[in-house]
Amino acid sequence: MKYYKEKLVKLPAKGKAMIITDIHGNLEDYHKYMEIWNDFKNKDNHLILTGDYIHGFGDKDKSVEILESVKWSFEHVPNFHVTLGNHELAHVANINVVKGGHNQKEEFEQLILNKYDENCYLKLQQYKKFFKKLPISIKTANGAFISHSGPSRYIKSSHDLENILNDGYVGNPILSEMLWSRYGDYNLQDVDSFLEAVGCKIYIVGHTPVRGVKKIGKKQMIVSSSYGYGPKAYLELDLEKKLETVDDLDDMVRFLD
Ligand SMILES: [Mn+2]
Repeated sequence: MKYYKEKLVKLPAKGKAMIITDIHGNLEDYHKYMEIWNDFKNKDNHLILTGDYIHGFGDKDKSVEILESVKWSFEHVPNFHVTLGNHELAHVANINVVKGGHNQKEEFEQLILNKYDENCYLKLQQYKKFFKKLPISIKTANGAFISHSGPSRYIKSSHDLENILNDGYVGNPILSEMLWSRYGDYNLQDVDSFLEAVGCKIYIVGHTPVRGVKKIGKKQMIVSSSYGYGPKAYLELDLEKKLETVDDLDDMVRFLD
């Protein structure tokens, strides 16, 4: 079984990486992405799921089914990478996440209870253990940095990212900023400083719902693969192409039918 000790994963300059963000319990979209991945995968190609695949709304919330599949693939499928999102962190750090009057942490626990009955406690423990295995971020040899959100203004080097869990999951301001910060919490200068500190050129995130993709200055791109406004986008990142600005990603953006 694969077990990530490292919290910063590094990908070599070979092949491509399919980057998918914020599924939020939408099983239909998840299946579509997995079909694309099944055609796309080979020994050099990667899949990166940047967190927040759980926590949807109402009857359409298939968080548990998606999580079971993500967990299985992470543990068994080569090159299937998953980073931690703030909605997964909520269960590890015992933080309530409330959206539109819904306590999504409690609703997820209810879904587990409905599905697994007396085994629900065991299942929740398994899921928390799985979330704790996940890396926080990924950097590619050609200079792309990928995480759920961020950057954190506290990060001064790659070393800081490798050791981001030294202060644990609870009350860790660096981890919080890497998983919660939106543009406005940080500015363009913070993005530049962060990228210089970690030796990367561009920064790819999800977390904030946008219309497909949105560029933040010249160095950051937000991608909404399912939970967003309008078109659902993902990236087919070329790991061998030279990257300088997010404009270099223009012809790597793909849309879900
Ligand atoms: Mn998020």
